[in-house]
Amino acid sequence: MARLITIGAAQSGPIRRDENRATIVERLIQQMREAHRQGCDLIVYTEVALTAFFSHWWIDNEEELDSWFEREMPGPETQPLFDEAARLGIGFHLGYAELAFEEGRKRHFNSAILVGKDGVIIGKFRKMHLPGHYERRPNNPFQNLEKRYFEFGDGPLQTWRAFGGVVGMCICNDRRWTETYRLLALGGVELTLIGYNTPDHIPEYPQMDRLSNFHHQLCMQAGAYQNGTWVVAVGKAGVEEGVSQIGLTSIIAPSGEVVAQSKTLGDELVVHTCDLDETIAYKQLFDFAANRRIQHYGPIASQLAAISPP
Ligand code: ING
Repeated sequence: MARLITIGAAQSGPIRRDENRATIVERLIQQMREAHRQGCDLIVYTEVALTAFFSHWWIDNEEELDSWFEREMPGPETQPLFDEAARLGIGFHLGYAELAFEEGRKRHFNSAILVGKDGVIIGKFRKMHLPGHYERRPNNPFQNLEKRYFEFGDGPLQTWRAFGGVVGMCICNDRRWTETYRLLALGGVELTLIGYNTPDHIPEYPQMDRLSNFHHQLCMQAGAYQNGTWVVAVGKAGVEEGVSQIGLTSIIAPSGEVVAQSKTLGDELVVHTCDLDETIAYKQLFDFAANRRIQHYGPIASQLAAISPP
């Protein structure tokens, strides 16, 4: 019996620095309505989907920095998205900059949520692997100040039973780390949702620029295959405030094959019906309990013990 889920990967074109949340939410709602028209059960938005990727800018004013974050989710400006999701009966994933008051202090995270067809939040993840740098690099054509503007997400990389399967999330740079997929797979993941903002130029390593698209796909295709999971990865694409970002929003099968992919650098909905049962053969091929030899992996072996699925 197939466990089918039709997914809309909603690539975002550039967002202007002066674009307000209401305008962007309306763009997201239009994509949600199109996804619903195409029979989607779930629409996946990108990383920091509500604003331009402000980590590319030097911001030395706390009030301005905080203005790029959401203090509530849903809040007044994002509630219409939740309401439309419930009205249409479609689930969604949304990446956003989260401002939280926890442990008696103000905290900033690069976060993502999974929301059910009833418009209720199922789970949240805070980006763990923050690339880039803390100090301003004036000689670079753009900054990548995630280490300055966000705290490291303290995990766990967890999974939730939802949409007829086991769903997990990670964010952008997390997708480049093999541990990300393995920890999700130890939690039984069958569908991994990822948003990303990825420049096609790394100022410190220009020799890698020609491989931007290849590296983007390489880590996700390997992660999907080695861990028996679908991967849906959604980009913020195009030239955004002077920074050229890759597209290649992709839906990748547990075989590692890219089964659907964006062709533009703008707003583009990539739709595919995924059979979650396609994960079974690959999870049997890579039978963690029977085939892994963690007792011989050395001192970290105990940390690799299986985590039971939810
Ligand atoms: N961006 C980039 C990412 O895709 C990067 C940063 C690009 C790191 C290329 C390494 C190589 O990981 C974000 N926002 O993480």
